[in-house]
Amino acid sequence: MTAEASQSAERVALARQISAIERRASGGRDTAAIPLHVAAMRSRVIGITGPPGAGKSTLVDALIGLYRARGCRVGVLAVDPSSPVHGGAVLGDRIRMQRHAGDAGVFIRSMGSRGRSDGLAPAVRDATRVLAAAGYDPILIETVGVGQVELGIVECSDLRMLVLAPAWGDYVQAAKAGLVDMVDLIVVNKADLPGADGLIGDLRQSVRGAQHGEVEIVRATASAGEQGIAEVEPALDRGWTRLAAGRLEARRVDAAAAELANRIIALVAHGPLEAAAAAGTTQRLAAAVCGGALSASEAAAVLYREMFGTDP
Ligand SMILES: Nc1nc2c(ncn2[C@@H]2O[C@H](COP(=O)(O)OP(=O)(O)O)[C@@H](O)[C@H]2O)c(=O)[nH]1
Ligand SMILES: [Mg+2]
Repeated sequence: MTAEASQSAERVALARQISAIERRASGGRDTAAIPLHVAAMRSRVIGITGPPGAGKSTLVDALIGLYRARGCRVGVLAVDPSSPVHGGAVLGDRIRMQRHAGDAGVFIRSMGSRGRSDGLAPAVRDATRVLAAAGYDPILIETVGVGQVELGIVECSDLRMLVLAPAWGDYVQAAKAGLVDMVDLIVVNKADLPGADGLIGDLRQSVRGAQHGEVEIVRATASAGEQGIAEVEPALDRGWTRLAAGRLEARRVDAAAAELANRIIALVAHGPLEAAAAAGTTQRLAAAVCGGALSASEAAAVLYREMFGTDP
């Protein structure tokens, strides 16, 4: 096989593996046992979140260019928790990154919820592991918004970036309500538009109250390509250096612990809890609560014993 042919075979295999991971996450029984290569994570994983339209995909496109110039093979997962896999927003992401579509050193994949959003974060993690095992480093994860599921996905990354743009004042409020504690870097994109300076001023105020006090705020004009992200590049490097010197290992272990808890909750929800509902037990106990025969906590304890054969 030529080098080119083996590379394209590898890409097909990667795409298949990620599809299988998605099917399993959405409850498919056909692929219960996907042999996942188990290895220590050696790739840098960068999470990019923010409101729709802030310019995340455009920024990712510029970042791909930057890391390609450094000789890195870049993996990209464009995740939209609210959309089925081939929905509009995700399609937009692909178009934004079209410049790199033919580059064998870039692997871009969209992931959506296919129904069950609770399986998405674990699926993204597994997809990240698959890309890392194939030698992609860094891996960029773009996700839309700042809801519960999206934050779960942000937690899948090592270095966390929030992208905002002028006129996204509501998200600045969200940022004040704790989001800044979750990210390492805030990129104020569309710096070519009026309002960027005001937004940066607001953000500096909120960041002053952040717990770890290490949130950098930089400006960007992602639509100008690599030249437009001149401030982002060194900030990313600094963020990575800070992380690698201290919190990286602990952060990865914390993320894996959260992942295990989520996987257990999903196993219970789609296993014993579904079985209890199917058997009518949940319904019967719920009626007893409504009728005043049991308190809700007593009913929950009964249900727990039915499910696990032991006291809670
Ligand atoms: N003026 C301006 N427009 C931008 C900039 N970056 C992205 N855009 C535009 O903003 C729109 C949304 O960009 P996109 O990357 O899809 O945003 P996403 O939804 O956050 O991924 C597109 O029309 C981009 O061309 C920028 O720096 N300046
Ligand atoms: Mg996008």
